[in-house]
Amino acid sequence: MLSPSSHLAILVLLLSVSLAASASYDANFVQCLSFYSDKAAPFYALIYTPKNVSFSSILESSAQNLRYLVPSAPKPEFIFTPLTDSHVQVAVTCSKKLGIHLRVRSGGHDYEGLSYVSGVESPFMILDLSKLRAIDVDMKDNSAWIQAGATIGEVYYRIYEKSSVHGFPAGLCTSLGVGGHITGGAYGSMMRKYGLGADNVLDAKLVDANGQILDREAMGEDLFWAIRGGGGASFGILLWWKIKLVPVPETVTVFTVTRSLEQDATKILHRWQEVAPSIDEDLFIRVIIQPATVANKTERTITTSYNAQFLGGADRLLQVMKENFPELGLTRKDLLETSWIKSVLYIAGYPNDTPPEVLLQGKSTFKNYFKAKSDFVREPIPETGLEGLWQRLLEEDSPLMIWNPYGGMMSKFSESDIPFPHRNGTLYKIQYLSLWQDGDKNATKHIDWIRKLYNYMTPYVSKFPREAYVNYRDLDLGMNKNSTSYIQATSWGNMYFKDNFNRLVKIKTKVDPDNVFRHEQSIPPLPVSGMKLQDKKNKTWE
Ligand SMILES: Cc1cc2nc3c(=O)[nH]c(=O)nc-3n(C[C@H](O)[C@H](O)[C@H](O)COP(=O)(O)OP(=O)(O)OC[C@H]3O[C@@H](n4cnc5c(N)ncnc54)[C@H](O)[C@@H]3O)c2cc1C
Ligand SMILES: *[C@@H]1O[C@H](CO)[C@@H](O)[C@H](O)[C@H]1NC(C)=O
Ligand SMILES: *[C@@H]1O[C@H](CO)[C@@H](O)[C@H](O)[C@H]1NC(C)=O
Ligand SMILES: *[C@@H]1O[C@H](CO)[C@@H](O)[C@H](O)[C@H]1NC(C)=O
Ligand SMILES: *[C@@H]1O[C@H](CO)[C@@H](O)[C@H](O)[C@H]1NC(C)=O
Ligand SMILES: *[C@@H]1O[C@H](CO)[C@@H](O)[C@H](O)[C@H]1NC(C)=O
Ligand SMILES: CC(=O)N[C@H]1CO[C@H](CO)[C@@H](O)[C@@H]1O
Repeated sequence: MLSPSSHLAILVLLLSVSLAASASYDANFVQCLSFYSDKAAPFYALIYTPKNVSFSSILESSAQNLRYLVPSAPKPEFIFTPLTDSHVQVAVTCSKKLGIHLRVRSGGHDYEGLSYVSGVESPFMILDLSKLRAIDVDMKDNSAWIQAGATIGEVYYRIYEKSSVHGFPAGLCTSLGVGGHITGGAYGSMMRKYGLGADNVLDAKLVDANGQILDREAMGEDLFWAIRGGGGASFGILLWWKIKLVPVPETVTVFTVTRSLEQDATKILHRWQEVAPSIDEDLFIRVIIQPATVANKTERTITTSYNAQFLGGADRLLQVMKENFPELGLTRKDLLETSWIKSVLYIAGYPNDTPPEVLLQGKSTFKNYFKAKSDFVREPIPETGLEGLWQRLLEEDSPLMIWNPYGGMMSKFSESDIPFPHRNGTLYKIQYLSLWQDGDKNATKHIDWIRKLYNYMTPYVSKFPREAYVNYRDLDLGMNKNSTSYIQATSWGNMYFKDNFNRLVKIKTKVDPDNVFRHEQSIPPLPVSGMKLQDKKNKTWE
């Protein structure tokens, strides 16, 4: 790269000329990129404006929530798809120079579309990292360097390619981008044994607000702490993670058994609340709950599906279940012994016998219009509470809940080891979803339904603060039109991060005082520049 300062004057001149000629943002951006970059890269080939025939397919490629692709959702001036780390550096520099707001996208799974829609600022551009997806596994060191645009499924595949007895404990859904996923925690079926993805990070490379690349040593332990769970796009642009591989056995066992209300589902689930968080750490039993019609019934009932991964063989699993959770009535024919990589595919919902190579497609199987929320539960919910919940689920078209057990290794980290604070004392996490397919026509109805459900759950879930998972981004949290954005931020900040929020704000103030990296729920710097966001806060598009 050329030294930015030595050419500043020329650039200013250059830009003022082109701006005076009212060139478009993308043209100015390309000019700026070429200016700051050491070689005359063909930047035009990496830029998609709405006029380009490929614009929509690139915009939609990894976007998960169709709610944020409707025609009324704001669209970027252009999408830039860098090919190298230094392209990312110049993109940060040039977005600042041109005053165009930058959104960064890795896997596009943000629940509120924050990586591809800006509801608060325009114009904006998308920096799409999908072409930066290298993975370098080092078996001698039991580690891997993984690039932000890679999916977690590709990471699992590249580890499996080198070893059948290593894995990595992160998300269940294999199309998640490691750039956005690990910045918010990253839980999966091995969390009770090894903790989160973010608990297993050794080093990182990040582009900071000045366009510099920092590794762990250069960024220091405060910033390195903040990026492992403090949420995406607040502190910089993550380029690479260095992750620690974990051992997995040759034989892993999986099962899914479903119980409906007619099969004692309420009692069994009531029991699960105490068993699942304290059972053997090798065993992860999540519960997927939804209304469904079952054999010989016309009206819908509630089904609870126990979907599990056990790091060991069937015999030991049956023994563990017999001793701890006989109520589920698990039998040997419910079990499938397999390899770790195949258990990953199983939990992700691929049909049996899907070859692991499917992970290299890095494609997602889950695209919907949806709204979601999360809660953490610290005391078992009584059966009467569960029954009220069933009534509400039966009123909605296509609701879904996923209950995820904690305990084990999750309790052994302190609440402040990384910004992710939901540790000892948490029995499980609830994710609530409402899904729909008919566009934005009835969106309000579904969103109202989930908000009411969330109110109903208040007495049963964590309090002071009511906790929420930052990777299940929820823009409802802390929405009080009356208060300043900093106070609003305190509200969602405490829910996502508890006492760690204050430390995140201090680090943000130090590393990005001008709030270059920002979105609707980014960590605000203190205090004056934090207010800048507030002025723009109520410029919503819905
Ligand atoms: C179908 C589905 C299944 C999921 N399953 C799980 C699961 O099993 N476990 C779990 O923990 N979570 C899960 N999640 C949540 C997921 O972890 C978050 O949505 C995560 O933020 C996705 O990362 P991404 O890169 O795919 O998303 P993106 O939308 O690209 O990014 C998410 C956020 O991070 C920012 N960001 C993106 N890339 C970078 C970067 N390189 N540097 C800095 N900031 C960046 C974005 O601007 C945005 O704010 C799931 C989500 C979906 C939609
Ligand atoms: C669309 O954008 C791509 C990438 O920048 C470029 O290669 C292509 O020529 C563009 N096509 C049109 C019709 O503008
Ligand atoms: C449904 O009805 C059929 C025929 O009456 C019966 O054989 C079957 O056992 C019933 N299934 C359940 C789940 O009750
Ligand atoms: C978790 O908290 C409980 C109750 O406060 C305590 O008894 C236990 O030792 C804690 N576990 C760990 C691993 O810190
Ligand atoms: C908003 O602020 C005004 C003035 O401080 C106060 O009277 C009102 O009750 C507040 N409303 C809400 C919803 O907090
Ligand atoms: C925010 O909303 C208030 C009240 O609706 C309005 O007066 C104000 O102009 C809005 N600010 C912006 C920046 O849109
Ligand atoms: C189930 C439901 O509420 N459907 C509504 C969806 O929106 C259309 C058009 O607004 C209505 O006609 C349906 O009743």
